[in-house]
Amino acid sequence: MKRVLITGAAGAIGKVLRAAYGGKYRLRLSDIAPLGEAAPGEELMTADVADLAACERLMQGVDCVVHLGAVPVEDAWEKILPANIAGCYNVFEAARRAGVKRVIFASSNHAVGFHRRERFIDNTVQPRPDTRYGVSKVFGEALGRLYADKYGLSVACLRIGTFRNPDRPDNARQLLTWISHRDMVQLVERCIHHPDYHFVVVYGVSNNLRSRWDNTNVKFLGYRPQDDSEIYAAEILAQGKVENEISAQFHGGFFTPMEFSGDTGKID
Ligand code: 15L
Repeated sequence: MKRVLITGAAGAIGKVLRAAYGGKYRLRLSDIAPLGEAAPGEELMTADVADLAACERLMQGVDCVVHLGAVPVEDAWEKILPANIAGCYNVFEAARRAGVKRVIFASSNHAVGFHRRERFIDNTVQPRPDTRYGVSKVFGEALGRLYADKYGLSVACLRIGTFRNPDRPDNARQLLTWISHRDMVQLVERCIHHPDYHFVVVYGVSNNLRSRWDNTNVKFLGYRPQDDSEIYAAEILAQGKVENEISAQFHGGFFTPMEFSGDTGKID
């Protein structure tokens, strides 16, 4: 049985993976927040990813890391820098030092948030972050590429859309971006089990009719999402809520108008 380390295991995605993977993997769960009681087969380790030595302790005997631990939304640089930039470096570097073979990095759609929504995008588009948070995800993807090419780690970057609790989309944009709990569980599982990939970027999105993200290039992973937000579309659209004028133009949605003082006409 593989030993899988999940950082940020007390967060929304971490909790769902923890519940789904008990019995499938030896789970080492880590967070700065409380993780509750250890179930059989679980090891709990409190650690701050901003601390390299703590990350090194987490990695001992691990086959695969699922790195979720980060500030999950836009925030002040003083918060993004230690948690998402230094923290991400520490996780990759500690994994390398410990000889861990694979890192699955929770990136985000906000790494490419300023691409125009009318454009269907795949995993070859240029980075186009919409926030400091998005920049941290571009950084993590670049780090993943470095650690794959230079040090031979196998790396998957998941550009996650909208993962929610309760497990359903809540507004018009989420009809495009929603990923259900079971699809997220399947995606991470495929990335853990696939026998051989070097570096891959995949959109973490359900099989939504309205999705604008194209995973054709990563079909080999075997990720076959089961859910489609369309079953919620009539109810959500009937609410008649109008999306913010800037938000509606870009993949990153509501992150794009934050602090915005640019010119949307120049964002091609
Ligand atoms: C993300 O990356 C965030 O972690 C999450 O809070 C959502 O805002 C999501 O993106 C989204 O784009 O809906």
